[in-house]
Amino acid sequence: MGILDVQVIKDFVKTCNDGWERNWHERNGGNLTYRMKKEEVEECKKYFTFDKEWVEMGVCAENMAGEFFISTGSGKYFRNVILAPQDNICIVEINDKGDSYRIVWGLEKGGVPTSEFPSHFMNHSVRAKATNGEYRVIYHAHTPSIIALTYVLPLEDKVFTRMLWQSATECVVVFPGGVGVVDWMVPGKSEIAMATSELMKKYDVAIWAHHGMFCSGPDFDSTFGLMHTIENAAAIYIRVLSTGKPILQTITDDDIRAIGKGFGLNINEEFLEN
Ligand code: 2HA
Ligand code: ZN
Repeated sequence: MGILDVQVIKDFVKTCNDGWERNWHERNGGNLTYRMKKEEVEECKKYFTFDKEWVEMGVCAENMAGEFFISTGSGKYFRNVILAPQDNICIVEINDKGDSYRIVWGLEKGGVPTSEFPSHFMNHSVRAKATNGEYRVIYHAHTPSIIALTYVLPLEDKVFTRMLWQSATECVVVFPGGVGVVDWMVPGKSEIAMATSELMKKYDVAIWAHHGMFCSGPDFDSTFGLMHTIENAAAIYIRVLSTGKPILQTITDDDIRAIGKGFGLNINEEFLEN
């Protein structure tokens, strides 16, 4: 029994591979982080070493002080995670100020956590605060259909949310709060981290124009499922557009309200019209 047999590590690796198999992770595209539960840290602790340098992140979140995260490695390929997890992912500890990390396990051939770690970290902070600590996963993927639509639709939360809700009946059930959209920005920097985490105060999802998506959730399955649901809905919308035919009928706002009633959802009314 080694650390790779611990359930949370197996679940992390599986999620990376599921994303690879969906074609969302060309080359080193995308990244995944998970905020570990206390008991999971305990299970893994005997494999940790505490001799690496602290690294400043350029962002700070006091409520993340002392937390441990599993993270994909910067420049590492999702394709390779399942083949050699110890070389492509890592576990980091956050210091007691909440502004630096150090690697305690993994990336055995060298490396650092994902280049988007500042974004992930700030999103974890915001989502944990908003959900009383329930949310633990942040997942970034290069989802082709959503990316394609950021070239042809206005980059507005309402436009993207309505397009998705109308493209597949289950969408409003999966994300009744809607989605946010970030204008094109340089990836990997604290500016895009702050802009994304502002949206994450309201939504489980942020779409990055011409780049991809960020999803958050309490566990791997629901976070991956959220990404999958949105990407499939976007693909449906593109297929509808590509028929070249006028849209004769759609899921109306009253239909969406009816789903809300039927499923007892707290639908974001901002995005509905009369
Ligand atoms: O990890 O996806 O946004 C590479 C990226 C950066
Ligand atoms: Zn990316």
